[in-house]
Amino acid sequence: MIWAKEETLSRNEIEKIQLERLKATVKRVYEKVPLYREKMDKANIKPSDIKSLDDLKKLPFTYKQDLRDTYPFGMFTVPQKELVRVHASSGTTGKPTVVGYTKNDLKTWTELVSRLAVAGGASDEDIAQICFGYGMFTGALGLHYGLENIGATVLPTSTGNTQKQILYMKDFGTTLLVATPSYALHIAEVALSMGIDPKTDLNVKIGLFGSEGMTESMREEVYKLWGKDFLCTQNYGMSELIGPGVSGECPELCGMHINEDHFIAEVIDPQTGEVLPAGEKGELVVTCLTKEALPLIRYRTKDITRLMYEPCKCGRTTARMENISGRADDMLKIRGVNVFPSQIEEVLLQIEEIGPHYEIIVDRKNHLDTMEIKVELIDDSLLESYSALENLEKKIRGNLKTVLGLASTIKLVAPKTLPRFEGKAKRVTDLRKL
Ligand code: DLL
Repeated sequence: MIWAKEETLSRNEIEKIQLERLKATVKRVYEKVPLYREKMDKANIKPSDIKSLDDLKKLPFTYKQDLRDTYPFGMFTVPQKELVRVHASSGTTGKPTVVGYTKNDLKTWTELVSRLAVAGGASDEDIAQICFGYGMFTGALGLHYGLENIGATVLPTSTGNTQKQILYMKDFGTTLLVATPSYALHIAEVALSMGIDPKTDLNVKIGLFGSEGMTESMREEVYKLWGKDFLCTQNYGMSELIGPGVSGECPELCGMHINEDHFIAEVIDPQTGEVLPAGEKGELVVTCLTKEALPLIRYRTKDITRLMYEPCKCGRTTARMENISGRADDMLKIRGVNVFPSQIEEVLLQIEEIGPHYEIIVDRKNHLDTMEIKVELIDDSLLESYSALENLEKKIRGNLKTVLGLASTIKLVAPKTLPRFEGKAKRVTDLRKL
């Protein structure tokens, strides 16, 4: 099912709406936000210069730093009286990034999340358990209202107390799980340890996953634990842009459909800032077209993806973005080689004897970068054979060397000894930066 007719417009129709909304948004930020006026004046561009979608590239980029510099409310286009909600993302360093919503923004947000939920197979028949942390994070409340809006029964269980989560799941007959993919794996693992097999003893048939990447190998791990018919889609979003609701997969699993009547997506070369042709991989840059409180123009997401415009079998005509392959700032430079943690994950998850939990530790010893990867065995029995362990370690090292062109140290650890995550997983520790 398709939630909104705007998901099926022709390219001409979408572009017409985009241009009209872009003009209005640029005028709005120029008039209301001193930082935008300064940036545009410096670039010698006025709102009236935006005559076609092609003119978008004349506009300056917006960075996370701009939000920090104007902390907390300096980039809002409405007075505080008109704000009805504020969220914030904590980030790892510095001040939080603060985002705000008017009443209309909340309506828009709810509609956009309803679209991705329906695209991911949700309906008013579902009992949806939201295992995202409620609070300043946009994930939980975003999915919460979007799912209620389509008539699903929402269980706002939040994160934590995983055994209790499983109890609710079983007793209330949860059919749909909202979580990060890593928490979904952890829930399944805990269920098994309680003697509950998610495949046969629970009724969860749909996973709406997001907030962190899900490689195809990770999706395979999800099928192994939740069953091969589990409908597992991912969706993408970011607090600064709205929260969840920017894009989401349909059951064709061929990229996340972007809500193009609300956002314009561009992919740029992160070094030069040049816009890349459709299909090329680079940094995603997004312009908000309908936000009232915080419409960001050409926001540098740092997420790496490519855009696809070919029609999808599901009937939606919107452009799709490929799985995020990393963040421009997650890229590790190890002995001069560029490495994305997602590449390492793809290699590890191809190896049968190890599970989907790993940790990457990068350090510098005697002026030389080192990379140690801790991986967890699926089965204790391997620990009894030194030669089996040695062969496995050699195999992992060899496969990584072939794909990355880099030597690494592999440390095999016993099952269930690496950390598990309830929110976004943290898999990399770069000791060179500490
Ligand atoms: O994570 C919003 C969200 C919540 C999206 C729930 C989907 C579901 P932030 O906390 O601001 O917002 O983090 C945004 O998370 O720039 C990406 O790096 C990452 N991210 C979000 N969704 C995906 C995804 C929410 N499907 C940052 N794949 C983004 C890969 C994702 N990365």
